[in-house]
Amino acid sequence: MERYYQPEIETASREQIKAWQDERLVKQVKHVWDNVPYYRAKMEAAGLTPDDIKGRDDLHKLPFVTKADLREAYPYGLLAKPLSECVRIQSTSGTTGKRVVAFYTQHDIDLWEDCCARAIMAVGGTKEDVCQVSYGYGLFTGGPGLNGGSHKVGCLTIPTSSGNTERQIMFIQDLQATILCCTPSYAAYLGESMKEMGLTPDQIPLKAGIFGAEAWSEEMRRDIENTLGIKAYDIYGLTELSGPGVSFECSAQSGMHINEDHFIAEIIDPETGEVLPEGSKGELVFTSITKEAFPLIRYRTRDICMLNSDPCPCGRTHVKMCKPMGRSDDMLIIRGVNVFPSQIETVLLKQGYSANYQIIVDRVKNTDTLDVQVEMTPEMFTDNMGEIDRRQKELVEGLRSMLGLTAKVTLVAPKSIIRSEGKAVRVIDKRKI
Ligand code: DLL
Repeated sequence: MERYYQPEIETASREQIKAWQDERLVKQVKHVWDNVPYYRAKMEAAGLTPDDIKGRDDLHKLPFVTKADLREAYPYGLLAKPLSECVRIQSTSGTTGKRVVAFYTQHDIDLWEDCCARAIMAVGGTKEDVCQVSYGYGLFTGGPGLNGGSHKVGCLTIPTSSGNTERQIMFIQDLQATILCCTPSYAAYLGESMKEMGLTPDQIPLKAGIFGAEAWSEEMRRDIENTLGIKAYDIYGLTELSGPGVSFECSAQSGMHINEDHFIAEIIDPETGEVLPEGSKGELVFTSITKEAFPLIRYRTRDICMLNSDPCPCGRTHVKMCKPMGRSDDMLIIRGVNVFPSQIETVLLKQGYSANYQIIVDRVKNTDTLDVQVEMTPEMFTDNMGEIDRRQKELVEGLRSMLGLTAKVTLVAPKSIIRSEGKAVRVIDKRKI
């Protein structure tokens, strides 16, 4: 039986959702106009006043907000509530440029935790569950968000944070954790470590995992599900909008329901900014319609995605987004060809490798080079050069047919590529240096 955290909201009619969005958007636009000079100036420059926005059908008139705007406004420029009413900041995990800081009122935190609670119940979580939160705690939103959601559901929460893999496994076993929350790359690493310890899936008490914060392929999902003996669910979000729980997967595991009572999603052409019809592939843009302290209007995520509002067997009515297919800023252009790291991952996993790989892009004598280093699994590890050569050629061929490019593939020994406890760094683009 499907369980919901807020059934009347999660299964509301499409008309009801539209009515909430219309009403909340109008209110939100007035709120930023009145309280954030930055937004007012942007709207004035576009010749708009709040009266021009009567509902979500007018959303397209409003200017976009980009990460560059957030950096320019750092730290307080987009704040829409007095600091005395804010109770928390969180910050993005980005390594380049100024970090983005997002502010929350207590009400904002409450709604964010509701979204995470919806995600936990969607994977079958109840107050009988033990939920181990192995996302980082601190400025990163993963730990605090899922922690709050887990409390709301009433799960016994184990706030391990990331790292200390031995202790993670000890708690999973000793405290009989049933739900694991962490990045998919860390879940894969935990699975690998448990396997090495001789644990079989039926000896691992976990039943479900809530994995997000980075891109992961369907092949990686299957790998994690098999090693840990669980169902692996995707969760999406970004600091600027709250954190995890902007959208989450349900039992259908075929896309993530966007919490549309809090966020309006659009897909745009990243080049022209034009809004694309449902089902088109483009850049995901979000407007937060209930955030008080740090509301974002038409925020460009850079995530490439598609939306789908077909009825879902789980009974939820909120629109679904597919797994992000990459970021417009992660997209590599190699010898003129657009390449997403996720495409490379798909080829590797299809040929039986794990998601332990590194992509190195360089420019030698004015020509781009693409090197892919891939770990052999312990089962395929060999020092037979002929066998290694054959496997490398097979991968080069697989990559050529997926990307239309010739890559140099090097198979490396198991465990030689560094593991990540949070978001994995898989691309090294030396051309930028
Ligand atoms: O990663 C929030 C989060 C924490 C989501 C825990 C899920 C679980 P940021 O650090 O601000 O926030 O990074 C946001 O990460 O724009 C996407 O590019 C990427 N991302 C997040 N979730 C997914 C996902 C958190 N499920 C950026 N699949 C986003 C693919 C994801 N990419």
